[in-house]
Amino acid sequence: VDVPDRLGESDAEMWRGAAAILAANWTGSHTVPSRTLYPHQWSWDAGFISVGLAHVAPERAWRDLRSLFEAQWPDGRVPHIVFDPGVTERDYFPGPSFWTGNAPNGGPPSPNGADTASGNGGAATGPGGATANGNGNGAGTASGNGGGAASGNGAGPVRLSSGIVQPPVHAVGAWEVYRRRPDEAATEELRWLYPRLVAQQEYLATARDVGGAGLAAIVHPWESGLDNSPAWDEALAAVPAAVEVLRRYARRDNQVVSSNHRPTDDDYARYLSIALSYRDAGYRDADLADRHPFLVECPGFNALRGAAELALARIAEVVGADPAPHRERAGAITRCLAERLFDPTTGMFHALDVRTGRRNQARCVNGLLPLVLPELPAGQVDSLVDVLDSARFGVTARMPVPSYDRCAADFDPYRYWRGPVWFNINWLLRAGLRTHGRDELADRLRSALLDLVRDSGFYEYFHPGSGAGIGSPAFSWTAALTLDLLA
Ligand code: 9WN
Repeated sequence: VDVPDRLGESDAEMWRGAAAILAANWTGSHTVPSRTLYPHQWSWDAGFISVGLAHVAPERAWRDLRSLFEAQWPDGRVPHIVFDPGVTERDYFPGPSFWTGNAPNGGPPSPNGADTASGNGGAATGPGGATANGNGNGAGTASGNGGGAASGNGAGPVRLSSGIVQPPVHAVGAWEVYRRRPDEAATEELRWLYPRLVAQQEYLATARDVGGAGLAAIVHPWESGLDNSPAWDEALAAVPAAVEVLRRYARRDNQVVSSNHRPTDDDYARYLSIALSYRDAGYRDADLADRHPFLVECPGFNALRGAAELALARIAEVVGADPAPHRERAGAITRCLAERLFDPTTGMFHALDVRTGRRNQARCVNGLLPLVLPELPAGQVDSLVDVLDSARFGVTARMPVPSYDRCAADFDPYRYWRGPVWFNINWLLRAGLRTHGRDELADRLRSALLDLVRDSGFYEYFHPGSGAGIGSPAFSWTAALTLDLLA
């Protein structure tokens, strides 16, 4: 690995450590988030990982993004997981048989582990086998059950996937990779990606505008990337828990890390019932408002849609397309967010439940992410910065921003998105602070992030008091974004 000359010994060591993790998590076609917990390709992870690979292996960054977009559905959606056919069902739950509904009787995969994506699980069998169902919504599969495979714009191999999405951070990633090495090969990659990134945005702007106000609704907490955030508690409480379904499967995550550090079984039973509702309706988005149990407008997800449009404007200039519509769309998303999800009493943004029209009152870190939008009204920027620098979320000498309000009664320093510090979110917040010229706070955040990794390692998340690492110890986006902070 080439280590930048100007790094001191401790930073150089971190650089090498981060690069080694990305190399170890590389499969030959994509990077897994973690060898132990997440053995497939994840959508928004791929975006963050590309930002880091840009510094050490740009050709891998492009390949990673290609692998993901080869699994894009004909309707434009980019699945949140692209399954690796070489990994067995037992290595991650819920795996391909759950998403495609092809396990025997809709139940768990066979105990002998034969149900791999390429095996007898009823999954797509090869190119041409999996086609869209003809009505353009991309929900069809080889066996016509509305499961999660699609043929990726007719190009590339068929990849099995889930049918839900994650925040669209890929245009930002692609732009970062390009601007670090803007050669002819990189321009070619952008030419390939651009129409696909545009289709991804189109899907979110149309099929997912369930509330009709210009914001995309997520149909599952997993789509936010902040799975068990308190932001979803109210909406989730109204969803029936599929206790029986959960019982028939074995959760894998709890066997790898302590169950106190993960979502609860009750959360999982509701996650499954929402996913089944979507799956059994063929992953269609028509009439979601009439039938789907979970529909929420997330401020983080929508802020990242806006950031994606701004990255697309830059990419458009390189590939000879018109950047203006992208800038306009970013402006429109910003205005919708500012009008619909900002709460002046808390001074931050909150998720809105489309089914009830209610804004959730919990102060969660996704409510700070609109800071990444350059056209956010100045008053809202000031207010977000105040919250970010307050006792609730404050970047202390050593600690970056937690995932949830430290002062909340149910703040939980161990449980996943209900308290711990996450690297990707902090990287985005730092970018947002810089966008608005808050360089001093941005620098403090950068130092706190680097100190955390220096002391604790490249963990998936961190205890917001002690800084101890939690979850997977060799986590790709933590490594990737460390490289970017050091560069
Ligand atoms: C479900 C892979 C993903 C991240 C998410 C994180 C976690 C999955 C899980 O891991 O979610 O998608 O099994 O818990 O919450 O943000 O993309 O790293």
